[in-house]
Amino acid sequence: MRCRRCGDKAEIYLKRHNAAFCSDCFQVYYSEQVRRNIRREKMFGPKDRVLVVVSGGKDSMALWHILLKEGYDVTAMYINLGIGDYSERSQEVVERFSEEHEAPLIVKNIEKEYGLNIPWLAREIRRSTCSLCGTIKRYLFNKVALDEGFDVVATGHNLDDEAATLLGNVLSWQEGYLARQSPVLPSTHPKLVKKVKPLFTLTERENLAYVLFNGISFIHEECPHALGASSILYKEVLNKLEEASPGTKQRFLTNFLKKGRKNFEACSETPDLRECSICGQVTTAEVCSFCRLRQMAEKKKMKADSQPQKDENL
Ligand code: Q46
Ligand code: ZN
Repeated sequence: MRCRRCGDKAEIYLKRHNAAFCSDCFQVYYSEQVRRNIRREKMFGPKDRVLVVVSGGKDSMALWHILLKEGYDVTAMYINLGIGDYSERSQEVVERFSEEHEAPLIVKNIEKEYGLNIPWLAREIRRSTCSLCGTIKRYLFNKVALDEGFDVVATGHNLDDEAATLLGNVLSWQEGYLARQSPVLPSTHPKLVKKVKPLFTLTERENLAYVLFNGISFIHEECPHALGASSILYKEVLNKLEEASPGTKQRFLTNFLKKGRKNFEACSETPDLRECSICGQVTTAEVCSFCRLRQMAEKKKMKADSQPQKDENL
């Protein structure tokens, strides 16, 4: 098979575009997609300071690399969530990339800096690990962006992620979520930073090809808590549909964004936002969910410390 642009030997075939590319021309295609997404969706401009959320996985590493290559003012942020070896190995990956590319990186460790240990907390307060993780990540990305003067937070969500989220929301008719699903989440409060997804039209496979063609290291395994997530099942279903009818995922998402979403606009409630009485971050309650988590963790620790140690000889 020959490359569609230059006629050289092709290294990747994109069924949904019925196009094959050599590695150089694939990168031209990839860069054009990212540039078009940023421009069309008015995500950010050359003067904006962009905080890129990185996990060490292929998607966020691809995003970090392409935004640096495109000359944007980019700083990456990694949160060590204390999820065993997975967190340690992914931190090593992002730190190595930062050193090799002389790219600024902010690292936060939730246990060391905030006394939060997600697996312990999930057991103690009987809440799912992913729900705790989501609360902590959303809070810290916004807080760091705000404190450090960033204009926008960019994440590596890809076409597969966005189509799976859309399918999940459609299956349970989550009208409020459908109204808000977008590659750009504008700021709705002076203390909420705009969030964008520049890779929303690129698939997991295309991001994988991008990192492999560029020799970028990434952590191959998924977070152990992703196993069994419904999003994985939705991705499998969508992959089957894509196999039978190439382009399904993209049509599903882009047609929803163009035509479907407006039907849910009326379902989008504007919550009453205020500032957390403890930390000052934006919340809908008196105390934000992050500060409530910290309070719960403190209480649980104090209780555990005050209980007499069991005599192991009894
Ligand atoms: S939410 Fe859950 Fe992910 Fe957090 S605990 Fe892992 S799988 S990392 S996107
Ligand atoms: Zn707070």
